Amino acid sequence: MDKKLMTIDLNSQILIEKAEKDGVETMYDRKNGFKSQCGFGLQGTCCRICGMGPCRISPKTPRGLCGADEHTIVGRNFARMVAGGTAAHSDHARDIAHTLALSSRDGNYKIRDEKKLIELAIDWGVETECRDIYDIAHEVAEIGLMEFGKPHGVSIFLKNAPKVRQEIWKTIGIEPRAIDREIATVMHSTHIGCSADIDSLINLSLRTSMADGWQGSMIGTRFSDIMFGTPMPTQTEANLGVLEENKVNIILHGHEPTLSEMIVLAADDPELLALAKEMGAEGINLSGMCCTGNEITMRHGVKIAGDFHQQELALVTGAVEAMIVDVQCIFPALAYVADCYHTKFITTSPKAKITGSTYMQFSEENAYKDAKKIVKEAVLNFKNRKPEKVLIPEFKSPATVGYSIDAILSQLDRVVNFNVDKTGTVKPLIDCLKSGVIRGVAAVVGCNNAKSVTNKNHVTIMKELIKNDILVVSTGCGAQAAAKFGLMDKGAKKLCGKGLATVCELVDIPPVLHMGSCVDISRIVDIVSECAKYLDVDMCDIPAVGIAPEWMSEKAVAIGTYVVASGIDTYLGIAPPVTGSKKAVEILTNGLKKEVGAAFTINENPDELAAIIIDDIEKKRDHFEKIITEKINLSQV
Ligand code: XCC
Ligand code: SF4
Repeated sequence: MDKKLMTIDLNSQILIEKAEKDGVETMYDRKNGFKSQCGFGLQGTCCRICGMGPCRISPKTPRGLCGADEHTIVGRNFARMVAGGTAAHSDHARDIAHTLALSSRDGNYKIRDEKKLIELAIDWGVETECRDIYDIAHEVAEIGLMEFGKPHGVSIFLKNAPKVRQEIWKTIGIEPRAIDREIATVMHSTHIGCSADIDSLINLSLRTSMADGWQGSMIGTRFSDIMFGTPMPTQTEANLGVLEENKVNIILHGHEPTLSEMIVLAADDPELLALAKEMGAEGINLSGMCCTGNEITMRHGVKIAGDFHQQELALVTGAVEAMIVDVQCIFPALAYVADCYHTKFITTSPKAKITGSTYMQFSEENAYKDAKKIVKEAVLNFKNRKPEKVLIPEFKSPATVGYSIDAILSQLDRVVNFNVDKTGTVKPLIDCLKSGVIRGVAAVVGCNNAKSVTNKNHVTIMKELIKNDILVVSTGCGAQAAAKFGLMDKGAKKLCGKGLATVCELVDIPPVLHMGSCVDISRIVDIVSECAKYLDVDMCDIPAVGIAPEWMSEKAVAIGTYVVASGIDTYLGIAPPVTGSKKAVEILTNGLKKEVGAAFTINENPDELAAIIIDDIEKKRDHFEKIITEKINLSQV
């Protein structure tokens, strides 16, 4: 396949061509190299769980050596994907919690959102009267840390869900206990000779995913807001055109804000700015990629260099002095690509060491000092740039980002209720939904996947939804696709249906709202839960859906699963490796509906998927309008 047809991003197309000329291999070459992928792997019917395997299921060999059938094998593989994803998000959250425990008035990590801390402290029964804010923070951090390994009880966050939802979780036994325990239980239950029952394996997957969504991710988002500030709308730009010819270009890639927040500070350090001048640069230009990019653009307006599929291409510009990474979604290939240019590929976490990179360990205890050292390395590298190898593609789009729940609600409230105290309730949002001006809300989230054309599913689906008056919220690399294609620009209201366009105009928002990194999908679950509680209905009654058009990571599998467990229908643009078991497919796409009120829908054609979603939202609306009317009638009796 022509490599340039594998992405719809024009900058990427230009750089794929440049990579070819420079003799640099990228993911797009490797994709062509893999003529076809293993059918057993694609369907989830290959088992490598014990040393007698791999066992592959086919009509001729319907059982593995131990007798496990396709349902058991698919179910175990699925559960392990969920556990992998939950581990990644939650371990990120754990580091944030440790950092909160380190926070101090004169240290590197401070409390920036006292209000949010106090609210959480009160919710968790922590004494707040007449206490130093840092003492409160440390006690809250300690409680958060206990969520990972507490011997008794279930997630501390479950009580925030609507009562009916809590009942469902209790009845089907998916209330997550300690986070680490859920992950360990899945690893144990999927060991050879344990669980061999598809219903039970999916039930276990649901409970573990709940430890991600209703525990780890919530700790990650809340503690990050407390320490680094709750995002508020801010202006930025997106795509590789944000790189600057005359400045030291540093790209931050990965996930945890503990590192990136310090780099943002260090990039402003007068000493380093002076050094940049000395090196002949006009300054330091910081930009972000993947979820780290989302974290720092949400809080500081740092420009977005690009998404998951652009990590190699960013280096192909020849204009990047350093790519600084921490954990998750980092191509090992960056080591080879960096070698072809002057770029320093700097790894910083003992959890993600990569052969061929420059390892400069970052520790929270010495955060600013470490960050300065890392930025200095980048600045010093400016002199090694080879101008003849530089090509910065021109495209970039303006975007307004920073839509935390707090930001969305306060903005809506100001317009609808002329409320200027900036608190806000969900009422205006619900009024928009009730009246039907907005037909529904769709969270379009997740990765890029080489199985589809990069960005195509995201952009096609988002455009279709907003055209049909469905408000889109986004996180992860999906948010970056939206930003790159101008959908997070307020001007994008011209692409909306009449209802949504009016709301965008009145409230002064873009039709696709950036809600953060993938850990921040907890914000989306929170707002659906708040709306349901306000109306005294269940989360599955709200016309809201989740969509992962180009998902690829285990984290995405965990997310999709907890979103469904929360009662929110979820649509996938890439088939997960479960199709080898008819029973698994039936449970995930239908059976769960009876249990949790939501299920998965899979369709790899983005136009078809968009049509299905719009149709389903309209059906959900009928039900929504009916119960709202019933409630109104009841209250009038
Ligand atoms: Fe990774 Fe989070 Fe996926 Fe992007 S969206 S490819 S997981 S960076 Ni989370
Ligand atoms: Fe084969 Fe069973 Fe071992 Fe899996 S657990 S590799 S199916 S023998």
